[in-house]
Amino acid sequence: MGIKAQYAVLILAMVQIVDRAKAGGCPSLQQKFKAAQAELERLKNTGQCQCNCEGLIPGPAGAQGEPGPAGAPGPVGAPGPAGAPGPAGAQGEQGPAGAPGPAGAQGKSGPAGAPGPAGAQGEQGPPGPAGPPGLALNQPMDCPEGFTKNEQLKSCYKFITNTKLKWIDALSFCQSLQANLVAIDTEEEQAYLADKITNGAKPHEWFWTGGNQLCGIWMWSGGPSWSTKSISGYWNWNSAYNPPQPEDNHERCLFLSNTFAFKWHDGDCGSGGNFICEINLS
Ligand SMILES: [Ca+2]
Ligand SMILES: [Ca+2]
Repeated sequence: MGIKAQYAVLILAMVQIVDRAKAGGCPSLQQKFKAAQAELERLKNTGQCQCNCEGLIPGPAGAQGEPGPAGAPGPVGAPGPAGAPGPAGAQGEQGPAGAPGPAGAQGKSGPAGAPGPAGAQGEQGPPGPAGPPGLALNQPMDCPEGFTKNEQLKSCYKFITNTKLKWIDALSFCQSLQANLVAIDTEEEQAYLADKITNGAKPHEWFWTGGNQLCGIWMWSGGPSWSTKSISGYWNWNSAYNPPQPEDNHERCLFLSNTFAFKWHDGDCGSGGNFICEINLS
């Protein structure tokens, strides 16, 4: 093969490699990555959920102001003045027979000066400023119109079935009603919700709850009625399902469905669904 032909083959091989790189070796992974980027961007743009969860978690109560620093000690007293020199020795007496008298003794030095007075104690520093106030939660004494009261659970509930919203939009909707997306705190609350869905609101459809893993761990989202809290104590995941729930994948929001006997499943937060708002009564 001549040198020109070898060169042409090499150029052709490079072009093919570049084309393959442009096309991407793994289209499904690329698509997933792009979808994940787009979802993250959307959540950031809502101003409600970022992976640092600003807006989902109310700010903590302000810390108490710290005490002011102790006053500085007073200055050390100045040393006393040096002692005055002693008096000059007396003149020697005149010696007998005209002998000269002895020379006068030298005067002694004066005593050391007394130490100066101690400096005054420094004043105490002013107290630190008060911390900012914590976020006050608005907990009404009774349920607003459109909510159903449960005396035992001390909560109000609203089942939204006339519009299907993505999880983040369902959260916003509940918050606009001074409510939160529901948090299932006990077995009694779970049973109540299952009963209400079965015997009323759309028994064959599924409902978003406030459970989500948008910030790394499973939490009940916060809002006007309570602060975001981790899902602990009561759990009802469908661990016997195949695959066991929750899955360690892109599904990060918790829904209830009659299909799974209301055992908890995680689903894609971007799906539109019914949802349940809750207000805790004080
Ligand atoms: Ca609850
Ligand atoms: Ca799932």
